[in-house]
Amino acid sequence: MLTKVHTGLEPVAGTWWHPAHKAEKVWVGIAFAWCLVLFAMMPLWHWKGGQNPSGIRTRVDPRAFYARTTEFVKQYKVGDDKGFPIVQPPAGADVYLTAMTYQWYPILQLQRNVTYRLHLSALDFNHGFSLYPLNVNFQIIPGYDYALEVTPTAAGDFRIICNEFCGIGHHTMVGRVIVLDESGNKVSDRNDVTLRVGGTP
Ligand SMILES: [Cu+2]
Repeated sequence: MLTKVHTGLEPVAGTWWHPAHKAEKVWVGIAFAWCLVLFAMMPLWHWKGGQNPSGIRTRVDPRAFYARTTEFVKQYKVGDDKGFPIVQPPAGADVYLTAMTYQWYPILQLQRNVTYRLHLSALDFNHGFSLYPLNVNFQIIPGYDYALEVTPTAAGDFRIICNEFCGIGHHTMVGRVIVLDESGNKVSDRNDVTLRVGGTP
């Protein structure tokens, strides 16, 4: 039978209200210090790790962005693949890539160890820029021009895969980036597959 009702004002039998043991305080201190280390890692990774690139995001009308893309295609088109333009911009150029259901427009042909300013935007819905087989992922949002300073460090034929579900044909949304070597030849670097993304364009 219950003889005593605890109101919460009186401590129940136990030891929890005794002052924390010294070892416990040390562990709380260690955990807190580790929290601070992890907190500092976030900005540190941004500057040192090159993991979160500091791109410039500006607002842009999707149609205006598409107009810039078509202008860019007209200016630097060097060929086509099944009617799809292959565009080779010069070093340091502004490169435009538009994501739309269900394609990446146009095909980019870049050069190894050359720096470009890559502008990414979407015409209709949110899309995801994922450069296969590299670990590069960006959200592509209509109405925003995301500019990144990009230096391909490996030559080869890469695929852009949409990693944001955008509709029934999402799985068919595959783009292409060709990276030529310094002398403009098609080669494939199998060992050094990286893409340096970072810095402020
Ligand atoms: Cu998609």
